[in-house]
Amino acid sequence: MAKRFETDVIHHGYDSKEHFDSLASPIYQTSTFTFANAEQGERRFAGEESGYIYSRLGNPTVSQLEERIATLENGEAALAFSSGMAAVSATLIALTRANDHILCSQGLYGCTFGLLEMLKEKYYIESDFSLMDSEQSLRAAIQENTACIYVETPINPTMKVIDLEMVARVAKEYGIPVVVDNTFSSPYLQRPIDLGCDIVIHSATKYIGGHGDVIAGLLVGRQEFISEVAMTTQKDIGGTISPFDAWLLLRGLKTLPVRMDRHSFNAEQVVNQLKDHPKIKRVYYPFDPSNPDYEIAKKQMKLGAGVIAFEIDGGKQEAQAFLNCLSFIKIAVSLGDAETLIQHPATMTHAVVPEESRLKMGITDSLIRMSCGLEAWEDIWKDLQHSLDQVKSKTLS
Ligand code: LCS
Repeated sequence: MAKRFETDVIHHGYDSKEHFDSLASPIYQTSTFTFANAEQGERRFAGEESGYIYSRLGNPTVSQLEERIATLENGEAALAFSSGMAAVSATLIALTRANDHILCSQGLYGCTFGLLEMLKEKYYIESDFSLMDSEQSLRAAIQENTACIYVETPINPTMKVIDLEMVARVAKEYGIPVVVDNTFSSPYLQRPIDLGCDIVIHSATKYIGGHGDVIAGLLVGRQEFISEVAMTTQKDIGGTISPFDAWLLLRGLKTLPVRMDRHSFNAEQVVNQLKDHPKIKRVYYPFDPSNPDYEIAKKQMKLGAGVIAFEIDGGKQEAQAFLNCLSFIKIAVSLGDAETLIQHPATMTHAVVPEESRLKMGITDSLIRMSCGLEAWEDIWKDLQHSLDQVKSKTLS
């Protein structure tokens, strides 16, 4: 029986009676599985008998994670990967062939952009970008050879929001699958499959893990597609997750709703303060009522999550000086951890994106991205405020 999200995130797919009454799920830390005899091995390889073979092809701890995330995203099936990029690459390679076209949101994580460039150069898979800010702009960007639409929302790092229901509706008319990178929301705040999209990807390194101690990826979709990826781009390219990392994600998931409520609350408080600071030019946060994307964000997200982007008065020098003056807020890429993390996208997460494309995405030299952690928001704000004051005096001196 399906239960509420907050219950499924803790219990779905695990029955302690099957595991010596162990409250915590066991870790099947094994590379391979033994067969009772040669004939059983033959049957398992032929797919005539279910059962595990080798942990690159499947593992009970990993299966438990896959079953749980599939339910949380309201999808039919899921696969876990060794990184978010392993999930992104396995998906895009499975969906395309030479001379196809991938249509992307105007803004993507830097390494996803890098992957698209490689697919273009080496495998003749074209890609380009659309603002997707209206049905017309989306229709105009779809080509005859568009094999999939790939969307991040909110977009890393600009926090722009794409209307997923609109994209799914238009894509359906053309029979094009929609892939959504749901990393910045998590399934607690946004469920793209419920909005009509086909495939969901996560860098589980972020909110799903939640504690900055694991690199992992997840993919959710229809059973047929998931089985195809499992037997091709996951099995043969091999970006499989380790059982221990799958276990860390299962553990992190249990507190996802509690953490997301707190990340979102902290971010909203900090946004309200930042907006009034004279050294801050602009603040980008989906749940800020003055954000042009606010209505769409409200329609498809439960809360705004923890990431804030803002532009500091000045350029790269001021942005770096500001980061260098912070005290407990850590200068680091990644996001969704208990610790507040801050970074400079132009020289860090999106440094691989050529300047022209970067500026088109809205990533200026003065843009800073911060992942609000779970600390007291008053302390986060104090640290930011103190550092902003320092930058001012440094620039004046
Ligand atoms: N998708 C998004 C939206 C991401 O932000 C990232 C990583 C990935 C996919 C790839 O996931 P990974 O392989 O790292 O698990 N984003 C990072 C970021 O913004 N800072 O550091 C990594």
